[in-house]
Parts: sequence; C-alpha cells; structure tokens
Amino acid sequence: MPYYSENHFAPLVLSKPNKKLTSLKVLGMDKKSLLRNIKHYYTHRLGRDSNCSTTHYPYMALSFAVRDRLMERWISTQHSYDEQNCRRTYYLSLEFLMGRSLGNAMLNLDIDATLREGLLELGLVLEEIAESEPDAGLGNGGLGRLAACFLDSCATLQLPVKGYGIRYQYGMFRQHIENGYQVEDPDHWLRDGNPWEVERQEFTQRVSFGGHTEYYKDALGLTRARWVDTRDVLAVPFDTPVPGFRNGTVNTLRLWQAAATDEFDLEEFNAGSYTEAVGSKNNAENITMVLYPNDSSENGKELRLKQQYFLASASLKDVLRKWKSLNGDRLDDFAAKNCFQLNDTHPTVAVAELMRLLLDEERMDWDSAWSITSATMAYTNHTLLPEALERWPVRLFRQLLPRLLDIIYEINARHLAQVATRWPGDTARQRRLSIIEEGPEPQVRMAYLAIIGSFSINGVAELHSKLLVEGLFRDFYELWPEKFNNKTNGVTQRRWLAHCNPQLKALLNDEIGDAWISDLKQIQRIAPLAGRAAFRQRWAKVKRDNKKRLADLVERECGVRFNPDALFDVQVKRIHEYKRQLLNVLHCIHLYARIKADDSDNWTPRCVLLAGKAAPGYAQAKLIVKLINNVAKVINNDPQVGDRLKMAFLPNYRVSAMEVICPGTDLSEQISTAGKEASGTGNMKFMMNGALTIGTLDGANIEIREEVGDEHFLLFGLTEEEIKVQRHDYQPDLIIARSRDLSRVMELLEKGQFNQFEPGIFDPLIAAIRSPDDPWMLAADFTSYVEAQQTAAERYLCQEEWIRSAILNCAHSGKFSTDRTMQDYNREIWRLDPIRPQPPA
Ligand code: D6G
Repeated sequence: MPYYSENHFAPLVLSKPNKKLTSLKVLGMDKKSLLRNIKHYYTHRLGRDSNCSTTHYPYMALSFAVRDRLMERWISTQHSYDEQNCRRTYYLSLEFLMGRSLGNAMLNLDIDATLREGLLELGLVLEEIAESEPDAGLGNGGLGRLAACFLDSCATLQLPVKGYGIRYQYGMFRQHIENGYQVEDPDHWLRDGNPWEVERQEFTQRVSFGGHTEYYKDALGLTRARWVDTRDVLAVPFDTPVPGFRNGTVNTLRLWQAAATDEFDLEEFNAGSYTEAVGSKNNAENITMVLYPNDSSENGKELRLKQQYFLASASLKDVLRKWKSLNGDRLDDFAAKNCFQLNDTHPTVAVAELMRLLLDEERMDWDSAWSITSATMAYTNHTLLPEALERWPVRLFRQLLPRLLDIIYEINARHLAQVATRWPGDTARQRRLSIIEEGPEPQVRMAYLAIIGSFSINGVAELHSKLLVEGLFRDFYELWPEKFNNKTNGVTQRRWLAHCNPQLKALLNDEIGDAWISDLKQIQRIAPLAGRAAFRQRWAKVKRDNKKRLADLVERECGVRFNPDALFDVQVKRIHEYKRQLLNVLHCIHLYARIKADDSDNWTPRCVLLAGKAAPGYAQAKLIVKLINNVAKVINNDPQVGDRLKMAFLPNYRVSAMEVICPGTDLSEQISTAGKEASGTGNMKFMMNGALTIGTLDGANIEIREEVGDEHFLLFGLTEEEIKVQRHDYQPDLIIARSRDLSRVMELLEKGQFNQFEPGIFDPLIAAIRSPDDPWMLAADFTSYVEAQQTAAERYLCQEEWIRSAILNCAHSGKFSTDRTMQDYNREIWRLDPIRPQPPA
C-alpha cells in the first residue's frame, strides 16, 4: 500500500506479515517496574542526567512509562474489534478539547497511587511534574470538551467508537490581560513534543480541492462523473490512545494533519523557480495550522471550509479503507456496521462526501449510495443561535469543491420533489426547506444538508431539543418527526470529580466505596449522609482545602487574595453576550454600591471569580473582559470594601484551570438568557463538585434543578416563553428608572466610575443594556437576579444548611455523567455491542 503519495519512493514492505515482532507481554504495573522504565527513558531515550533540573524531562519519562502500559491494551482492543468485525461509530468533530492526558491515564490504569509513592522515592512530587504538560486545547469550549468527555465514557463502556478530528499546530489561543484588555498569544502546544500520540503514516490519505467535474461513460455505458484537475493535499493521521476506566479497553482518537504532496508545481519548477515551487507547499500545510477561535459563530472563511472538508474526506476514506481490509470490496453490509456522529454542522459536508465516494469511486447508483449514506449519518445540533448554523456561499463551494456542489444540488432536487409531493403547490415551504438559500449571494445551508442526510437529529438538553423542533427545524420535524430526539449532555466524573477533586474522591470512597467512578448513579447513596453532622464536617474540610487551592491560583495569577471563608461565586465559560457575564458585573457593582452606601449589615463576604476567552473578532465580548477587570480593580483597591467583596478575572481559562476551579466553588453562575444556552456542561461539573447553582430556566439547568429539587437551586429570571412575549414591548429605560438598585448601578457606570482615565470606553455596553432591542434582555432579569443572589448570601451564612445543599447537589448529579449520555446515544442511535478485549498474555 503506497503511503504519502503515489510518486513518493515506495515504502519497502516485509515479504510476509511478521507476528514474532509484536510482543503483547503485559508490562508490570508495580512500583519497581514503573520506576525502572522511568529511569530508562530519562537516561537512555531522553539522554538526561543529574545536571538537568527542569520538570519537563521527568514528565516526559513518566509519560513514556505510562504510555507503554497503554500500548499493549490499545493493540489488543483494536484486534478484538477487528476479530469480531463489530459495528462501530465514528465521532466526527472539528474540536476535541482533551486537556492533559497523564493524570487521566494514570487514574484509568489504576497506577496513580503507586506512581505518586514511587516518584517520592525518586525525590519527585507528582503534581509538580504533571504541571509540565501543556493542555491539548484543540477546541473552543463546551462542544469540544463534550467530545473529549464522550470519548472517555465510550472507552469506559467498552463501545467501539473512534474520534476523528484535526491536529491543529496551534490550538485555542492563550489569553493574557494587559491594562484590563484581552491579548491573544499563539498556543504552540506541540513545541516540546507530545508523548501521547503515534504518527500512522501508513494510513495517509489524499484529499482533493479545486478542479472540475468531468462526465464519461463507463464499461456498461452508464454516465459517471469524476473530479479532475484537482489540487491535492495529504492527510497524515496521528493517533491518541483513549483509555477506559480500569477495563483493558483503549480506544483511538485519530487527528489528521495536512502535508503537501511531493508533486511540485511543475510549471514553476520548470521555469527555474525551485524555491517558489517548494514554498507553495506551505499552502497545503496551512489547512491544519490553526483552530478557529470562534465559539457559536462562524465567519465564512475559505480556510475553515477547507478544514471541514479535509476532516470529512480523510476520515470517510479511512473508514472505507478499514472496511475493505476486513470485508473486501462489497459494501452491502456497510450501513449495518457503521455509524457517523456529526458534531454540529462543522463536519456535515461528510454527507455529500460519502455520496461522492460511493458514486464516483465505488461506482454505485444513486439510490444505493443514498440508502447507505442516510442510514449511517447522525447529526447533533448544539445551538439555537441562528448565526451558528453554518452557511457557505455557493460560489465558494463551486470553486473549492465543485463535485460536492453537484451532489448537493442533486440531493436538494430530490428532496424538494419529496416536499412538493407532501405539500403540493406550497412554494413558500419549498423555499424554506431548500438546502440552497436564495438571495444575491446564494448559500448552502449545512444544517439542512445534515438533516436531510441523517437518520437521527438530536439536541443536547430537553428544552433545547424541544425548541429545535418548535422553531429552527419545525418544517423538517413535520416532515420526519421520527428522526428527532434529545440526548442531554453530561461530563465524565473520572476527570471532573475523581481526578480533579482527590480529597472528595477519598471521602466518597470511604463512605460509599468507589463504584460511583464508573456508575455515577451510585453517588446518590451519599444523600442520606447530608443529615449527619459528622459527615458535613468532613465535607466542609474538603471544601475549604479546595477553596484554599483555588485561592492560591487566583493570588498567583491575578494578585488578588481570596479569603477561603468567603462565598466563592464563580462564572467561567466563553465570554459571550448571551451568557451574560455583564449581568454578573452589574451585580458586583450593585454590591459595591451597597458597601459604599453603608448598607452592609449581616453581610456575607463574597469572592467573585470570572474567567473565559472572547473570540478575537468579537468587540463587545472583549469590552466585557475589560469591564470585568476595571470593576475588579476599583473594588479590590477600595479600602472601604475590604474583605467584604473581592473580584478577579483569571486569565487563560482552560481545562486544567477548571480542574482547580470547580472543586473550590460554592456558587455556580449559569445565568444565560432563557432559551439561548443549548445545554451547558460547566453547570454539571460544578454541581458534581457540590456547588449550588444560581441560574435561569435554560439548557440543562432545568434538568439540574429537577434532579436536586427546587430548594437546593437558586432560580431567577424570565422563562423562555416570557422572554418571547416581553421582547415585543421591552423598555429597559423604564425598567432602570423604576429600580432604585439598577439606577444606581447604571449611574456609576455612566459617570465613568470604572474608566476614569479612559472616558467613554464602556459606552457600547451601556447602550446595549439600554437598547429596547437588547436580545439578551439584561435589565429585565436584573432585579430577580439580585434577589436570588441575596438569598444565596443569606443561606451561606447558615453553613450547616449550605453544606447540606452542597452535598445534595453532588448526590443528585448522577444523571449528568457522560456514561449515561453515551448509553442513551448507544441505545437509540448507535446500537453498538460492548466489546471486551482479550487481555494480552
Ligand atoms: C491505533 C492503535 C493501533 C492500531 C490502529 C488501527 O493506532 O494499535 O493498529 O489504531 O487503526 P485502524 O486500522 O483500525 O484504523
């Protein structure tokens, strides 16, 4: 099998497969074997000696030793899948926000305690070494982290699921703050090498762009199409092992990197421009250079469409390659054995690409190709914001993917014929349901392509799925109600409790055993303990230690000292107007104003923490970051405020920061405008670690409240329906005038209290709050938010009651494990059998 490219020097191959070369002998999991390996890697592979003092090399040596233990399990898992020739699912996603791998691998292999102890014998502290690992930040936020949690749960449930994504050279930008403003720095996460991946050049694929379609008659006289004169790029896979929890299963995340073919631009080359010809290679390699840093919106960039097609095409070709290696060329059974889950509209060009591969390369007829495609594709929608539903100009498609556009037109024509049969003469409906949006610049609606081409379409929380079929996708729902379903999101308790909160893990294990780590429903067994004072005391001690750890992080990064006895009030997530960080700031200003007005009897000291990245081109969000920092500065430096209120913005929010933040949080802010946040997953991480939620009836907050009970959730704000009604006659100026508190807050903002030397900079935020068209309706929810915050503050003063609620939040978080989410996907969409790998000899 050629790899890299047809005209590359052919790789030399063994004359027959060699079985003796692979030894599947299990490496020791005991301290002695592990330490022997670590020392071996440190000296023999990395070439370091006692003069080397950085933590990086011990980290690398440790990672290699751990990785070795994954390898044999990885190989045997993949062999079991192949031997059983089982049905499989492929999770296609432009984002996988994996964070760090070391701690997770040690936990899942059950060698964390042994290694911690062993390293101490070498004079090393595990936590210090682990800090050397950069986050794999190949995602923006919730959607990308969800994909990572899904992979963890699939491996734990022993489901044959493979992730397919892109190996960006630069992940999510690093954020630092200068004079209160966000500044973006490139994240070259691969700079020091990545021990958690294996390059698999032998599975390299070719992906085409440009060119045009040519028609010809095949041997049977049938008209067929081929895509010619293309500019090709190679896709080289890098595999990352995804270990299950103590079960011998290791699944794969396969990330594609673009590489130039060895074909020089001949014209340039012959004209003597050798260096220019070589230089044009960069174009190809640019495709996987950088992750687009936009959450919930896209900007129609050509490179982004290239990334999407690159992922879809390389992954589908890889699946077909694998299929043929196990089953030969016949594809009759393909749909029975394969399923593609499309993570949002980003990879949905896969629908057209699979059709192309089946029609043009496998020479199938349209109906057979369509029956395979529409029985293997499943689409997950992640947002109700219309700007996030991707549309690509037809013009761009024609230029970049002309053959794909032909196919999309054909899919659309057949689809519209179906619509016309169902609703004869209803041309308005035909226009609404068309994949092509007409207008001066016609667009391809990617969500519609996905809906038409998929057998399953799901939202990510009950409310979200309901709103999808009532609003955005209503027409399609009328056409195919059976396709639509809900799959409420989750998070993996392995990372988000067992790994990130070791003290709480120990307490839980002590009381109820450790079954909850792979069956989170079991955690409800701590509910009765909430009534026991001795247990609450132990819980309080854990929480306080976690708050100290968080306070240290805040002090280190922000120079602000948080008192661990205060209420830790936290909002961390992407900065976006709909998430309403601005409402949180208004509340902080309100508390500040109260202190200044001497209205602080029975005060609950509060430390407010915010963190999150704003998309680099999203001016309003960046201004919110600036406002948070400016308000924090005024509050923290006012001696009259003292310990009653502290406020900080933690720069460069990322997975590993959340691992310290969520265990140390008392109050979780989930305050989006109702109907805007599809699900949320941060809300679940906080709940699992025993925070109370202050939130609107939005996304999964609704289900969180249902699970824990009204009295342990701080509810405020208009419902989605009330928002819809009030929107028509929304007069924020009037609301502000009628509220003494909000008037006072606006007055401080408007008189420039927080921007004394930068007059006018916050005017756009003020104007947004005062605008009758404010889509997020901040002013409408202000008063009830302040009331809920006041309730939180009062409840916190009664620590016994607060802790009881905190314990009950943790106890009722069982539903929000991705183990449950994956079981739901599997039962209703994927229908995979769990496969237990043969343990290596
Ligand atoms: C992973 C693990 C490795 C295995 C390979 C198979 O890299 O042991 O050989 O996957 O890849 P596929 O042939 O299943 O794509």
